[in-house]
Amino acid sequence: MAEIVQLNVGQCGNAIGSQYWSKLIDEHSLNNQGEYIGNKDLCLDKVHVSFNENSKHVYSPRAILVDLEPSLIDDIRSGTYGNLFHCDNYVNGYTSAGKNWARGYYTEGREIIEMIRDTLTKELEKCDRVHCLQINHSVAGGTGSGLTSLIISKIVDDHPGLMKISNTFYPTNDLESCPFESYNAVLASMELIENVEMVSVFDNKSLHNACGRNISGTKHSLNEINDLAALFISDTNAPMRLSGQINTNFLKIMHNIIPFPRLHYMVPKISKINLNHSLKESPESQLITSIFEKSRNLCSCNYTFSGSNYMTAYISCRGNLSLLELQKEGYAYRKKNEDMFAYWIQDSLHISSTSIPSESLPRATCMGNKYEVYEVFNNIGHDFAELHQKKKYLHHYTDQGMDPMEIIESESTFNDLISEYQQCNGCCCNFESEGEYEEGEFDEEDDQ
Ligand SMILES: Nc1nc2c(ncn2[C@@H]2O[C@H](COP(=O)(O)OP(=O)(O)O)[C@@H](O)[C@H]2O)c(=O)[nH]1
Ligand SMILES: [Mg+2]
Repeated sequence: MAEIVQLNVGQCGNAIGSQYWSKLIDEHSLNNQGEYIGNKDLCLDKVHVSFNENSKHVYSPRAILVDLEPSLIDDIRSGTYGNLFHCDNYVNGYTSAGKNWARGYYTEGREIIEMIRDTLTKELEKCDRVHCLQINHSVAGGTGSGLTSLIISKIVDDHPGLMKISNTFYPTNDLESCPFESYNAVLASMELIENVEMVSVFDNKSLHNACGRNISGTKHSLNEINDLAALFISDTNAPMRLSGQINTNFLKIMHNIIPFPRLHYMVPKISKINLNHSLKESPESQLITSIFEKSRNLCSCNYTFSGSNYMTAYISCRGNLSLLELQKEGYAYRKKNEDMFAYWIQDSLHISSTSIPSESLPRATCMGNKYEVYEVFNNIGHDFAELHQKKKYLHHYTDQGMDPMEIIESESTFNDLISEYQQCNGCCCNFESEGEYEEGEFDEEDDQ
């Protein structure tokens, strides 16, 4: 069994992670003691992808919950599903990262990093054939950014072959609760660029929009957007943990949708349409059309490129749907909207479908490998440069023992990523003919 281990870091990461697990517990027909209470054994077929099972057939999430402060971890521990997580998999400190990457990476994070390494190693050792580590975190604060960077840097040494994918929440500057979030985001992006294989880029502004709400910051609206993000995460990995018409995994998906290794940032999209039965179009057609609508984006980018926007996309559908029909509709959509897609990848859409539980509404999630994701980074890079030029708030970082050169290097690596996206758009032929990106050349083989 190819297991997925999940790591939630910081307030945002754990809030999203706990909603994700409540969905999985439900989908796999488990009760809040971890016992199977369903009658369709199909729900158990691949349950070990996400859950450990003990000798009494009690299932426990394959997840590690990490925070520098205890409050949310304590809430989860005493909440409905608190008993399900292995008690050793709650790892917290008793301080705060103060919205500062350097506290998460250099000072406070170092206090608990050995505990995290041990816990992760033990969890990985329980796996038969680990598939990947899935990380949920925000890079706007201090823990999800700095401590995650520290954890990734240790994983690279401790578990060199481990594939890492992340669901990463980036700041948007009209939401800010902290004026130096762009520092945290840029610093945290170093490990994400170099050592994480695939990143889904979220932001709260788009999640609120997708829920049809203004950003109000109320608890209610946070629950709603967390629920949407959790739905995205669970739907994208549904084909791996539930029996279905297709046998896929993140490695196959990445082979197909990441043509250049550094351009591994996905625009998440979700479509939960209420099917319009009066339309002639089939549910499959309605889903495929709607998932490409701009309003489905879960991160803020407005297409301003002159060329095509999508390099590739992976679409995971749920409900009673025909995979063949979905693939046909995908092909037809691409043909009809050729301008939206990079001409140099013919087979750019990869579609899967999962019908369990069968009563679930038809819906689609998409990881779009789109040039426009560069706009998220461009906005952050701009905010960063404004602060950095005036050396504003820099002392918060240097006070934690950080060398100012590190900040300069991070800015440069971040700007390189932005340039790579800009250059790649519309001029890929030039890149290929100049021999760049040789290592990441697109693998034509369709693994599905
Ligand atoms: N979507 C979502 N965002 C959150 C949540 N909690 C905090 N955030 C956002 O995440 C960013 C970082 O905050 P936080 O996660 O508290 O920082 P950390 O604990 O130091 O990693 C801020 O911009 C918050 O607005 C949450 O439950 N859901
Ligand atoms: Mg925190």
